[in-house]
Amino acid sequence: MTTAAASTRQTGARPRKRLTDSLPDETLIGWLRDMTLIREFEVRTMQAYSNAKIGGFCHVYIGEEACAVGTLACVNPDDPVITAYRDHGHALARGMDPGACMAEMFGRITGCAKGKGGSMHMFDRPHWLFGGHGIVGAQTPLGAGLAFAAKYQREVLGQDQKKVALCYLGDGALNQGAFHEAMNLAGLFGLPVIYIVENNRYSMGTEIHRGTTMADDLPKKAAAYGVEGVTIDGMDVLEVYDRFKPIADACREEVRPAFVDLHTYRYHGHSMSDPQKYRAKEEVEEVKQRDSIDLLAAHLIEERKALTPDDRKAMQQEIKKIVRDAVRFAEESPEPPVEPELYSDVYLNPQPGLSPIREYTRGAKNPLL
Ligand SMILES: Cc1ncc(C[n+]2csc(CCOP(=O)(O)OP(=O)(O)O)c2C)c(N)n1
Ligand SMILES: [Mg+2]
Repeated sequence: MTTAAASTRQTGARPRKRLTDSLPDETLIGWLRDMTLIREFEVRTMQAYSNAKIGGFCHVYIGEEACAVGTLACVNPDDPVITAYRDHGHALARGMDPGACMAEMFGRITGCAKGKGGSMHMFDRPHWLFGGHGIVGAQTPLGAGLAFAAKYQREVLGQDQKKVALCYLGDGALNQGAFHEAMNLAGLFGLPVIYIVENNRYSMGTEIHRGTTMADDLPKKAAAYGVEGVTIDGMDVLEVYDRFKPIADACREEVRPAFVDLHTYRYHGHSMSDPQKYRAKEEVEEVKQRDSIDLLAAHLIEERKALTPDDRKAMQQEIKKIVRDAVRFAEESPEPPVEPELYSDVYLNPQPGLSPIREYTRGAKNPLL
């Protein structure tokens, strides 16, 4: 194992009595189903991309499934969630219909953002998912804003509910100024937001130690803003739940922020075109030995005896069909009609007759340039 790989394995002792011990089998089986769905969905996403059914940038979540599934299991369905561009897993774990997620990538009107957002911009307002953001770190001030809104609605407008916002980001995004400004305000204002770093050790091709001197102790970055931070093994969904649940509950009750460094790994390239010259194949293979889905399946089959190997196979078959249906739904859905979709739900929505986009798309010189 390389130094980088070795340094991310030790993430603190497991509590003797685990919170997950008291959860019913059905809950954990549900997590296995969600994680398997995300993986299968991403496999089919890669296929569709290589068949030119999906355009634009596309980043898959394979290897990181326990992060979204484990943390989202700790909060309420109406707690606000925001993430970066590697967002299909969060969307599915949050409850987005796989067909709407796939159709979004296919650029179809039935997609969650009417096919206008694509892979990096999964939005689902009914499920309190506020994107999907393509600019590295851009979601971090928005995460603070979601928490500010929740706090304001309760303390000033008198609404009952205490909420906690989850803001996911990559390890590379920690080096962005936006993150530090957001953290500063979160600490200063006591905002109920949890910054969850999906630390897969790489930012595109840059290994984490090449981007920061604090790679082995990311929570120290949060400490600089007076925010409590911990590191958790993000390949073990039980561990994610056991350690994240008390943090989520405390941030909600005490109306304060937290920082969580989830050690995870992406099995595939950064995006669809990545020759991966920056890491050894052996490193990838070694991490796969502790695959999060296999770990949970083994727990359910061998320790809990809640599932048989045949049950697992049946679940995989059922999920394959769900994803096949999602692809078919996307393929069979129409593209968004030019009128009115070209101009609706976009920032630049100019007066009729004065539309720079309209002129530009008709071949005239773009007046914005
Ligand atoms: C502000 C900005 N700079 C650069 C990029 C190009 N870029 C896209 S992803 C990425 C790496 C981010 O890595 P990380 O935050 O670790 O997330 P991961 O892809 O590993 O999930 C970069 C540099 C961008 N999208 N936005
Ligand atoms: Mg990363």
